[in-house]
Amino acid sequence: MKKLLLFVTVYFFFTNLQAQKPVVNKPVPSPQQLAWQQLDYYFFVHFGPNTFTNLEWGKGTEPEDVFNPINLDCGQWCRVAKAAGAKGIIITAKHHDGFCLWPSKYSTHTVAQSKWKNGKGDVLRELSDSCKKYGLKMGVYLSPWDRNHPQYGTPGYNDVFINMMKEVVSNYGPFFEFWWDGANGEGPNGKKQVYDWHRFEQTLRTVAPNTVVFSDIGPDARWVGNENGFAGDPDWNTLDTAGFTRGAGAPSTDTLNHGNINGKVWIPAECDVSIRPGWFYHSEEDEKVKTPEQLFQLYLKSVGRGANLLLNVPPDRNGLINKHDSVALIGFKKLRDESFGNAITDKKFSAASSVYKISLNGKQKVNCIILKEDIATGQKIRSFSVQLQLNNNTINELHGKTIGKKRIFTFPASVADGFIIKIDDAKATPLLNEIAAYNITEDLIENDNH
Ligand code: FUL
Repeated sequence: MKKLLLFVTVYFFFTNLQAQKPVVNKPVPSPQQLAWQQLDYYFFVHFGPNTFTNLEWGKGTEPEDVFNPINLDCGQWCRVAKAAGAKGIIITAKHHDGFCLWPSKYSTHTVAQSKWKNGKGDVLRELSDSCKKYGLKMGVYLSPWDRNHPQYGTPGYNDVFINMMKEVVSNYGPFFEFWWDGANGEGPNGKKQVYDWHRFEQTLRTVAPNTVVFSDIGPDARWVGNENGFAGDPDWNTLDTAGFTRGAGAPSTDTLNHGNINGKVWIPAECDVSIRPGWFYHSEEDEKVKTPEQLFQLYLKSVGRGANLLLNVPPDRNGLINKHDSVALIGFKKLRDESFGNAITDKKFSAASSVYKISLNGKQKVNCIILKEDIATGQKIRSFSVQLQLNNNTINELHGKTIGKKRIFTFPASVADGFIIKIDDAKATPLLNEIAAYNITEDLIENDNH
């Protein structure tokens, strides 16, 4: 009899454990994607001849000597990135004008042909060394569109692009991300290039298997469909790519913005946006740098919707991040620290459930709840509600859509002594790894401009 009782107890103990474990709902992220999604926010650096010619799209005919950043200091970029809480830097190693910020063997339009440091300068070397020194991750943007290269528009250019990718990976990698820009136009000979994307992808998978590859449609990270820095609500990490191509043949910007609810492939969104109106530095835009409050809104609408934020901070003609930008970035960091530095409650969970009840320590003013879904087992939650409680009564009920790796859910403040998170609709019973609540400055809650 005793034995039977023991057996029954052990049986129920284990089946209960089983029931609490979140089921796997495919597709799921690769380990590289999962690690990349935890980075949340990092810098984009647009730098090159355009910085000196005041253009956004260089023609490819600019003399190499226009590039002359006499006080270049990549260490300063890194110190600003660190102070601003960014996790890495992605640099435009080659923009559409074809100018290479490293002395490439496969082009004659590079730093080596410029008079900067008598042709001995190498921006990628300096950035790679500085990122290592400051503990930042490095990524590279390499534009397939090249308005300078004589082979552009011929099959030979695909080899040039492949050789350049290999060159930067082996000399300056490893990279956390590789960025393929979707913009494409005419080359110097008026021809359009037919890109060999299949070989490009195979090359990176071989020489940089741990690097997350970005383009309009992945393979690892997708464009969010706008350059204003906001992800959709809902924001699905899943996308259907069959039948679509990069550039003009990509899915609609609305689809890229929201993802596909039942998408077959895990391709989370990255929100690229500039701190200034342009991607490159123009002194006349110094007064148009986004304010800390505007950057905070962008953060809520990108990271706060489960996407990554790629914030462009373009160095000026001295090769330094300008004071206007660094001041705004430090202000932005301060707002995040003040908002999320002191949680009213912060609870971790390991069991899947459709209802999470949180009690607060007495009555508290709440206007922000951060929810983290266990995306390692797939993105499951379609909609949820928050019921704010006071003396066991629901005093306010709010509704949200997807959660993903992180949802920063803000609302007009209520005084509550607890709240319930109810999963209203999900693909399978989900696990929320973490639930935290905050009282942030009321002016900072998400405005509904987007
Ligand atoms: C676009 C480019 O054409 C812009 O110049 C910029 O680099 C932006 C991030 O991507 O496609």
